[in-house]
Amino acid sequence: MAERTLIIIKPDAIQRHLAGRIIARFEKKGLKLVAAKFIQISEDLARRLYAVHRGKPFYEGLTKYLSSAPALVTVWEADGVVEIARKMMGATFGYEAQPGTIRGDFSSSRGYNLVHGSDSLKSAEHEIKLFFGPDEIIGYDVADAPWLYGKND
Ligand code: IDP
Ligand code: MG
Repeated sequence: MAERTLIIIKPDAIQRHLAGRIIARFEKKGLKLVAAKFIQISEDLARRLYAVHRGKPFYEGLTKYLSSAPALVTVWEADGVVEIARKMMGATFGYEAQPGTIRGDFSSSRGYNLVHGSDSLKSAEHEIKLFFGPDEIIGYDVADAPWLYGKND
């Protein structure tokens, strides 16, 4: 099975009406959407997602931000998807992210940076389980897969 990653379209992206544009970028890249839910993430879940940052000065503000308004939680599948999505998101702070990346094009903020993406295969597996049961992730074929993922070697 191809790699999977958790991508959260964070509350600022929803409030700024950017969800469609962000999703369109991942779709155009050829990543496959396999799960999605639009929810207001509880503070408890936000704290668990960001547990690696517990104790850092921005932790409280970060978990409040993520749980402050609805977010669109998604899972995407493709070979190498964790790294691909991280590259497409850009550097953590909007004002440092390269133009052409999601954060580089749409954010000039430090903490309000529109998207969360798992940073390794291991954290992706852990993070996906925080939000989705196995029956909420849908395996299916896309018709253009041979053209999207073709290899000539
Ligand atoms: P990432 O989202 O690029 O993986 P992390 O270092 O994992 O970045 O940080 C998680 C989230 O915490 C960031 O996306 C951002 O929203 C927030 N954050 C990180 N560092 C700071 C900071 O110095 N000030 C405010 N918020 C921060
Ligand atoms: Mg991170």
